[in-house]
Amino acid sequence: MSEKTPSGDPTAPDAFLTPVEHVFVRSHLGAPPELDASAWTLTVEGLVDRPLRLDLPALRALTQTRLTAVHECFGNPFRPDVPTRAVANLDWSGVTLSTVLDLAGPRPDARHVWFEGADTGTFAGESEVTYLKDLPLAQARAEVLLAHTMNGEPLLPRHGFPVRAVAPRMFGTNSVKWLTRIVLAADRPDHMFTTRFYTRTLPGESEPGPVREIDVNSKLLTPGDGRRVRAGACELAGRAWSFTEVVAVEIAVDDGPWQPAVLEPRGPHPTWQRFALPYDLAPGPHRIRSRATDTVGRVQPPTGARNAVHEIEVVAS
Ligand SMILES: Nc1nc2c(c(=O)[nH]1)N[C@H]1C(S)=C(S)[C@@H](COP(=O)(O)O)O[C@H]1N2
Ligand SMILES: [Mo]
Repeated sequence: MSEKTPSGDPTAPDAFLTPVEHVFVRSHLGAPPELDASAWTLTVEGLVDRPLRLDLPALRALTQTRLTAVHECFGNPFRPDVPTRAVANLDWSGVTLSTVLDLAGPRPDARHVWFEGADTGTFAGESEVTYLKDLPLAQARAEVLLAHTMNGEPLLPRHGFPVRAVAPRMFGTNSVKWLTRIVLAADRPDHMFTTRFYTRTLPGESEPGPVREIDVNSKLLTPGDGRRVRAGACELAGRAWSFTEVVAVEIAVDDGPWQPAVLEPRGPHPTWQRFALPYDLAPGPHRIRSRATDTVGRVQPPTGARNAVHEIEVVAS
């Protein structure tokens, strides 16, 4: 299903769906592999009763599903505490992983799903590295989409043409582009992008685990950071997102108090949510901050974390 655009103008900086030309690109292994759609296949192998090889017409012949979801890069895995707020909200279509798994028949000892992309290259000084990620079978089966469109158009080469995984509510690193191989396995794979990089120790945990569920976060989009704006009545607005629904966003201007913004509910899809606060900006420079809280009570920390409170500066005149 496709969602309406609650914020109106689809070209606005805080539009509900991010136009494809504004979507960030993160490719660790260099230029996108040039895949020929007519030669592309996806294999499903490992602990399955019926190993599969699907081509694009076979994938398109399966039941098609649409999903709108926030898409966020975790950031540089070497600098995991630095906020980048590379984020988009996108409409995807494709086939659910569960549809494909039903055809392949995972065996009872299958616990993990490995997703491999067609790209190879150099990373962290090592050559011939491949891109591999994994998810627990139950979670992958419930949520992952094998997508061939972004915002209704075929995927661009840089976003994973012809087919990529989309792991909603997880950091972008899990959404493997140029997907060509799915493996069902009893264990997690030991790989540069599964156990060496993209791990972190969450509060309350004693050991590092894979970077998966997205953090609670927000981004002020209107006015844009560094802008000169007209003094007087304006709207401070942006988008907030989390693994669960965001239930509150507060905005603070300069040294003023945190004030609750009006927040749109999330709806049935794991999308980002718009927040807005009418405000009367006095002439002069201002520092504006936003802070989101989600249903499980997680709050953006003030500083020192990748999802720290977002802060922008504007000058009103
Ligand atoms: N095959 C492959 N998939 C990949 C990557 C990659 O380098 N190779 N980068 C990952 C990372 S870190 C992110 S944030 C998202 C970015 O998706 P996008 O470039 O379509 O925005 O793709 C993920 N999937
Ligand atoms: Mo990323």
